[in-house]
Amino acid sequence: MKNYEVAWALQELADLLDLTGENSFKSRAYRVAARRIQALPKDISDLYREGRLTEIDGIGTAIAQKIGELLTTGEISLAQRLREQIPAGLFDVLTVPGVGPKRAYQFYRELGIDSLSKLKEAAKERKLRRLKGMGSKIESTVLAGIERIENPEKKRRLLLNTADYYGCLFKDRLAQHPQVTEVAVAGSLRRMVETIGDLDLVVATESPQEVAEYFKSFPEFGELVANGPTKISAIHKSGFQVDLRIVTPQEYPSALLHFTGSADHNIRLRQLAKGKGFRLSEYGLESTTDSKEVVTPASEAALYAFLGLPYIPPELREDRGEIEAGLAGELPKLVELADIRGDLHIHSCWSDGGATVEELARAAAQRGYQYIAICDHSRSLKIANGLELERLKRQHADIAELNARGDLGITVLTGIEVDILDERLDYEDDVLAEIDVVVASVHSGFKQPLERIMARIELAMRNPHVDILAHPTGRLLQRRSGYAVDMNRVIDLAVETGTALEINSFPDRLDLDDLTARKALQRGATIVINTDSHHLEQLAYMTYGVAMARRAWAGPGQILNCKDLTSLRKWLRDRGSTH
Ligand code: DGT
Ligand code: CA
Ligand code: CA
Ligand code: ZN
Repeated sequence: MKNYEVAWALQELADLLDLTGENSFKSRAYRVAARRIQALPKDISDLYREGRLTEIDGIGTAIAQKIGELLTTGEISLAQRLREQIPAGLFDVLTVPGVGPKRAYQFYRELGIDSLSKLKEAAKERKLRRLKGMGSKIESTVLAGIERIENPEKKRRLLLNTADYYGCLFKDRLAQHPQVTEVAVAGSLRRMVETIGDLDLVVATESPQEVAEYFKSFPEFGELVANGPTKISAIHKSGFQVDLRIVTPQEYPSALLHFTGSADHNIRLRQLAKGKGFRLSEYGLESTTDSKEVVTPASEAALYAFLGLPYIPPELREDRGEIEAGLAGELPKLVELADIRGDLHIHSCWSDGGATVEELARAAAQRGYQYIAICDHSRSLKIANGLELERLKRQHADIAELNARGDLGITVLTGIEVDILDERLDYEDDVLAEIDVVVASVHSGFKQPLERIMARIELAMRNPHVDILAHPTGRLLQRRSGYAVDMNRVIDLAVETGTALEINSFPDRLDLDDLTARKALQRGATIVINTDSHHLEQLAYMTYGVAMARRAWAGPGQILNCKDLTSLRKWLRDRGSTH
C-alpha cells in the first residue's frame, strides 16, 4: 500500500467521524496524520514492519494501530462500521461544493437532511440560514452546487471561490508529494478571471510516472478524460474538470507561462519571440536558426526579460494593452490585498448576516484593517430582516458603545445599505445624514425598463448622503444578468457626484466587472472594494474584489478603502458638502 493510499483512508475516517458528529479532536488528529504520511519520504509499510510508526510526528499508538490494521487487512474496521451506520444520502450531500462533513452532519442533525433532494428543498425554503454559523448566502451556494451535480452536461463555469478552494486543495496536496519540486495553479484561476471553466495545474518533477499515479488516486475524482504520461484530465465528483501538466524542472517556468495564458497573451509573446529568432512553446525557447539551441529560462520573470518585458502579473495577461505598456515601461503598480485598510459593506445579524458586530470587528482587526462599516439592509427589504428606524438607532448606539470600549483594535463606522425604491430612498435624508457610510443599492424592480432603473440610480447618486453605489449592475454570475443599466451614464454620474462605485467581492457578483471598472478608473471615478460579507469567513472574499481591481489595472491610490481612516473620514465629510 502506498503512503498516499494510507493517507486517503485516514482522511476518509476523519470525514466519517465528522459525519457522525464525533468529537472533532479525533478527526483533526486523523487529518494531521494523513498529511504527515503523504509528505513522508519513507515507505509507511516499511516503518510499520520495523515497528516505528509512532516515531512519525503526529502519530500516537491509537492511530498507529489503525494504520497497522489497514496495512494488514486492507481496511479499518471502524471506518467500515461508520460507513454502514451513516445514511447513504449523506455522502451525496458531501459532494456539494461548500458542504464539508461537519456541515453535512449539522444539516442532518438539525433538519433531518439525508439526501440531495432534501437539501435542495431546505435551501429553497430558506431553512439553512437559521442554523448556527450560516449566513443567508449558504442557500445560493448550495443550490448552485446541486444544480451542477444534477446537470453535468450544462458545463457551467465555477465561481471563483469554489475554483480557488479546489485549486489550493489540489496544489497543496501535490506539493506534499516528495518527488514534486514545484507546483502552481495556472489557467484562468491564476489570472483570476471572474468564472473558471476548468482547473489547470502545472507540476515539476523528475519522476513523472509516480506523480501521475498519485494525482490519479485523488479520492474525489471520478472518470479520467485524458490519461497521458504528461497530461491528465480528471472529472471531479461534483462535475468540473481538473487538468494536470507534468513537466521537468527545466521546463517548468515556460510551461507555467504557457498554461497560465491567456491564449491571446501567449500569441503576442510568441510574436515577440519570433522577432528575436526563437520559437516560444511550453517547453522553452527554441532557436529558429540551424543551431536549434533551446533556452529554458529559470523563472517566468527571466522569460519575460528575455522577450524585453518586465514581469507581467497574471491578472493582466489578456492582451488588453499589457504588452505595449510593458515594452514602454509603463505597467501600473497594482493594488494588493495588503493595501486594503477596511471593508465598507458588511452585514451583521442585525439584518441577514450570520455574525455579531463585535465578532465582525474582531475578525476584521485580525485581517489588519483599520476600519469597517456595518451596512445592514434598510427597512423595505423585509425578507432580509431590514432595519426599522428604531432598530437602526439601537444598532448605532451599540456600535458607539463598542467603539467606546476601545479594545477592538479597529474603528467600526455606522452604515446602511439603503434600498433605492421608486422615486425615493428607503430612509429620509435626515436619517441618512446621521450615518457614517451610506451604501445604496437596487434590490427590486429588476425587470423595469432602462429609463426607470436609471432614474432611480441617478436619484440615489445625486443624493449628497449616498457615498457608494453597491453592486451597480445587480448581476448574479451563472444565475441572472443584471437589470437594464447604462454603465457609461453611471460612470459619468460617479465622476460628477463623487459617489464611489463598488467592486463587490462576493464571488457570484464581482460587480463592477474588470472591464467596466477599468473604464470607470480611466475616467476618474472612485472605486471601493467591498465584500458584502454575510458571514465571518466571507471577509476573506476581499481577495476576489482586489483581483478584479487588479484586472482593471487599478493602483492603490485609486481605491477608496486603501485610504487610512483619517483620509477616509475627510473624504466622507467633503462629499457631504460638495453637492
Ligand atoms: P477557462 O478554463 O475556460 O476558464 O480558461 P483558461 O484560460 O484556463 O483556458 P484553458 O483551460 O483551456 O487553457 C489554459 C491555458 O493554456 C490557456 O489560458 C492558454 C493555454 N492554452 C491552451 N490551449 C491553447 C491554445 O490552443 N493556444 C494557446 N496559445 N494557448 C493555449
Ligand atoms: Ca482552465
Ligand atoms: Ca484546461
Ligand atoms: Zn449588501
